[in-house]
Amino acid sequence: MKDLVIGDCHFGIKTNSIFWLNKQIKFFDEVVIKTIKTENIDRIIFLGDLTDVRYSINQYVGIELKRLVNRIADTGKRIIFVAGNHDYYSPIEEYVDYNSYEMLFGDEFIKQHPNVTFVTKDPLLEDGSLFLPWYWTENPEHFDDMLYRYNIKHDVDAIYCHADLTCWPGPRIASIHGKPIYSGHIHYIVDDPVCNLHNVGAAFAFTFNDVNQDRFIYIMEDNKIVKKIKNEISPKFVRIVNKDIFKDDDSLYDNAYVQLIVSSNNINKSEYVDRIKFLKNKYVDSNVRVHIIDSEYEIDNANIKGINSNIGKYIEDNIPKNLNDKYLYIKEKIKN
Ligand SMILES: [Mn+2]
Repeated sequence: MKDLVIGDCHFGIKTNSIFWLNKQIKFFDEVVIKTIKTENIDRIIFLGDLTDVRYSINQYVGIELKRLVNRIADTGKRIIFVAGNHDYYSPIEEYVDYNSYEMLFGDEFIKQHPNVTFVTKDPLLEDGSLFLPWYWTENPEHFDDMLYRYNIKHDVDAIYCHADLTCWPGPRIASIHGKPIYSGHIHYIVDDPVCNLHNVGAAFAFTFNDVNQDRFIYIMEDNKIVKKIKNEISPKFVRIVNKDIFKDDDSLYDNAYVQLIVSSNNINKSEYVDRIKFLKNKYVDSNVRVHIIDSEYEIDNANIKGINSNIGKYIEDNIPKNLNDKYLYIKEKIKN
């Protein structure tokens, strides 16, 4: 069995940005659909979060996404969508059917494309692969029910789901009997070869949380990754720190959002000022932004400690005065 495994896509990201939608569709048309054909793939497995907001899909994004899924379905291959929390999730049982797959595709689509399955409410066991929607991994009772329903040791070769595998407690991992688990949800790649847990990462970089990281889709044979295909179509996020801004490397700036991080004791040096002007002029299409940081920030592997973690304080500092009491009240309530 040869599979193509695709992580989070979040169609509709950036408040339904058409620029991003077009990049995503281009990636699918030029890379994904081409790969399905040239590599003779049997199954295409989506690991959840196909859409960004499950309860409200922009009409244009929805139509384009449906057309795209039609084109993938027209390859005639087996296609399985595992529901992620952005597609389908409700802790309240009555609302469980409200989901983006139902909203976008519905019964008519399923009838037209018997090769496509949306795994939403219940798990699916097929050809030794167990597909678990987010709803089943997130809820311990559902997870235990799943263990009761399926004989993992004998009937399951691999699990495909949408969960943060780094949070799975030891007994839960033991209950899987070392079978490989491939999951979406976490947008960066986390590989635990000892426990055979693999968060494959999103198919796209979305924000500066994904800075300086490549994104991939995966060809698998018999539930093992045999080839990684890099996404070079959608924009990447690049952070370049202090003296590294003097490196000449067009590939860093090409198709990228770029942060030049310069510490306060460098920013007034003439060579830095000249270089920043030069880079902003040379790469006008690259969205080059300069960020000045206090020199005492710890910079480790292009991650700046202290810059991304103070969002709570930022919100608190910017709450309008008349809402401050209400804010503090709710904050206390959440804490307790
Ligand atoms: Mn996601």
